[in-house]
Amino acid sequence: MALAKERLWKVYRDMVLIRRFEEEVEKYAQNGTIPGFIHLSIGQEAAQAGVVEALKYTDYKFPDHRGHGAIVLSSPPERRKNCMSEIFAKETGVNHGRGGSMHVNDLEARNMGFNGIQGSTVVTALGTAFDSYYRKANKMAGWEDENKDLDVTAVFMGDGTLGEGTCHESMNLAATWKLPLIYCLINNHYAISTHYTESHPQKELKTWGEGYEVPSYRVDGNDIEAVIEITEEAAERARKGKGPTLIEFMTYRWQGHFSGDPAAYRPDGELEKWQANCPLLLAKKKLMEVHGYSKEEIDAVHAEVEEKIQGYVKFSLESPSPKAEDAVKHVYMDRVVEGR
Ligand SMILES: Cc1ncc(C[n+]2csc(CCOP(=O)(O)OP(=O)(O)O)c2C)c(N)n1
Ligand SMILES: [Mg+2]
Repeated sequence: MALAKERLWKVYRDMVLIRRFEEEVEKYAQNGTIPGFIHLSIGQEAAQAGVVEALKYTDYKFPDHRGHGAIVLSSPPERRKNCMSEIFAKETGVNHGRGGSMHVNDLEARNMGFNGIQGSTVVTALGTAFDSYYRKANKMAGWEDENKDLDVTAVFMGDGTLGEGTCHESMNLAATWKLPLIYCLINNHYAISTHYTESHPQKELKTWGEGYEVPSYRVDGNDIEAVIEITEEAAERARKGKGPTLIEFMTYRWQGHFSGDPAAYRPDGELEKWQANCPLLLAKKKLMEVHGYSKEEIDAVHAEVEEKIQGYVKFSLESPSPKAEDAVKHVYMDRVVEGR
């Protein structure tokens, strides 16, 4: 499917934004300003931006450990700087800096966050998917209208994560109950240093969904038009109560597993091959060659994004760290349990 040129333009800008976001995060992780482990999704922008673009603000998103792109784009523009300051572990972060890179959630934007355990959110995502199914089935408050569409849940998972038993449990239930769930399987070829063909017998990982009668597709995850088209189809089926979909997005992570991993396990030339297939380059080529955008117009997008990113970085650097005496504030619920 070809996108309308204005929409392709918009998602190109989204991809440039998350590419530059990640490059700045990497810079400040490398110089020690950002604490903890950082997993970058440079090279995987189309799969992240395309999925978010195909969903509604009110749909549930479960990013994974490599999820900065989906996280930033899920939040509205005015809260994106707070996503970055969260990664900088600052008090102004969306989670007051207590979460950091792997735990950024923004519940208002229905970004449900991650917790560091691979495969865990594949089952917790059943919860939000079940919630709208159950409320509608029982005509609960707000769901009395039988024509109202279900809220969709999209959960991101990697090729390595697919091997977790939780993925089977989740697909089994989602398929049986026809839950509005989309499994966004990001096949970036590696789980840490293990190539996906060394940890799974199938050539195409989408076949895991087929075993549970989940409609399953493999698409070019670097082609943002293909990503949006297939995700919109899956979302439409989910909204109408027709059940889950699994989409295997073929892509590649340009960096090592974490920021600082030299990725010596990759064969020579593999990275360069995928860099030639960069999702930003593909979209830019189409904008210029098919839709007639000029180099000046493309440069203007980059300049506009750069100003935003520098604003997020400045905000993050200037924001205060949480105070030591407040270390457990925002960590536990302020709740008194009866009888204790
Ligand atoms: C249950 C569990 N086992 C192991 C780990 C350590 N770990 C973190 S990321 C990762 C690899 C995940 O690979 P993949 O699912 O392909 O995602 P990618 O890193 O390629 O985005 C592993 C083994 C973990 N976090 N949780
Ligand atoms: Mg992987």
